Amino acid sequence: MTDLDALVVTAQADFSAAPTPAELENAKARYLGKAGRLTELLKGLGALSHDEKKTRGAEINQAKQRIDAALTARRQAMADAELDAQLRAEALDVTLPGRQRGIGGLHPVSRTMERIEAIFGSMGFDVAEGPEIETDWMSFTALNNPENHPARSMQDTFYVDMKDEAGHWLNLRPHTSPMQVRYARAHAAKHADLIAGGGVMPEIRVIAPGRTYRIDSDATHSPMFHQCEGLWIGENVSFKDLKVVFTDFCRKFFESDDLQLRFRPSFFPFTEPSAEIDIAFASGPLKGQWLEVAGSGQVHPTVVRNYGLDPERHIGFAFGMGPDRLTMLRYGVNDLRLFFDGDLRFLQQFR
Ligand code: 2NM
Repeated sequence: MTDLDALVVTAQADFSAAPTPAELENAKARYLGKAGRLTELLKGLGALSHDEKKTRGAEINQAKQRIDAALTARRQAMADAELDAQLRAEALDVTLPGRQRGIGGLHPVSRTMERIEAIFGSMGFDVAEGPEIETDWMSFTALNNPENHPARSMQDTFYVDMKDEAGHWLNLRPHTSPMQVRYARAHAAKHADLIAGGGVMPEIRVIAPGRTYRIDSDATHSPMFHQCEGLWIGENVSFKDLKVVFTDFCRKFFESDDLQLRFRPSFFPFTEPSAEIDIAFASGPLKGQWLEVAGSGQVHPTVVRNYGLDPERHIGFAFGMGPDRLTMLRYGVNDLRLFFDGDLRFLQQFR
C-alpha cells in the first residue's frame, strides 16, 4: 500500500468515526484544511523535479478526489440518517381510528319514563314532579300509614339528619305518593270556592314519576329506584275505570294488544280495596307467565280527606308501578343493578 492509499484509508475511517456533522467537518480540516495532511503533501511538490512533480501531483490529486468522495458520502449518510430520525419521530399512523365525539343517548329507564308519560299523557294525565326529600307527614301520615307501620322504620326508610322549618324530621321519599298528595292538595285548594259552592271540581288526573329510596339492595332491588304512581279522582271514577286505563296502558307500553291483565286482591294502607296488577303476554319468551307490574286500589277515605277533599263526594283510584322493572321486562334485562352501575358497554346498547 502506498503512503497515499494509507492516507485515504485513514481519512475514510476518520470520517466514518465522526459522530456528528461538526466533528466530520473537523476531520475534513485534518486532511483538506490549510494545514491538512493532504494540503501539506501538495505544498511539498515544489521541491520536486518537473517529471516527479507531474506523477506525484497526479497521484495526490487522485487521493484528494477519493477523500472528497468519502467526505461527500459521509455527509450524505449523516443527512439521510437525520431525516430518517426526524420522519420516524413525526410518524403519523393514518390507520389509527380517529377520536370521535361520543354520541349520547337516553338511559333505558328514562326511555321507559318517557313512554309512560306519553301514554298517560294521551289519556289526559298531567305529569307532576317534586321533592325527593319529604316530611314524615307527606311520606307516611297523609297516606294512612299507622304510627307504628314498619315502612316508617329506620330499617326500611332513609332518614335525613335534619328537620324542616316546622321541626319535622325529613326522609328520602320511599314512593312518589307524596307528590300526588301535594298535587291533589293544590288542586283542592285551587277549586275550594267552586267545591264549597256545590260545583263539580275538574277531575284530578295525574302521574308522579321519579326517583324513590328504600333500604334494600339485591339483583332486583336498588336503594335508589324509580316509581311512577297514578291518581284519578273525581265524583264518578270507579275501579272499572282503573281496569280500562291500566289495561290500555299495558297494551300500549308493551305493544301487545292481546296482553292479559289480572287484578289480585291485596292490601295497602292508602287504598281500600287494593289489588296487585299482574300481566301475561300472549306470545314471546314470557308467554303465559303472570308477572306483577303494579299495585293499585281505590284511594282510602282518610287519604282523600288529607287531599283536602270530601271522601263522600270525591272518589277514585291510585296505582303505582316500577319503571325499572318495566324496563327489565321490556328489554329482557335480569339484573336491576346494570341500570345504575353506569357501565357504558351495557348502556350503549340502548342508544
Ligand atoms: C301503589 C299501589 C297502590 C298509591 C296510592 C296513592 C295515594 F296517594 F292515592 F294514596 N298514590 N299511589 C298507590 C296505590 C301506590 O304502589 C305500589
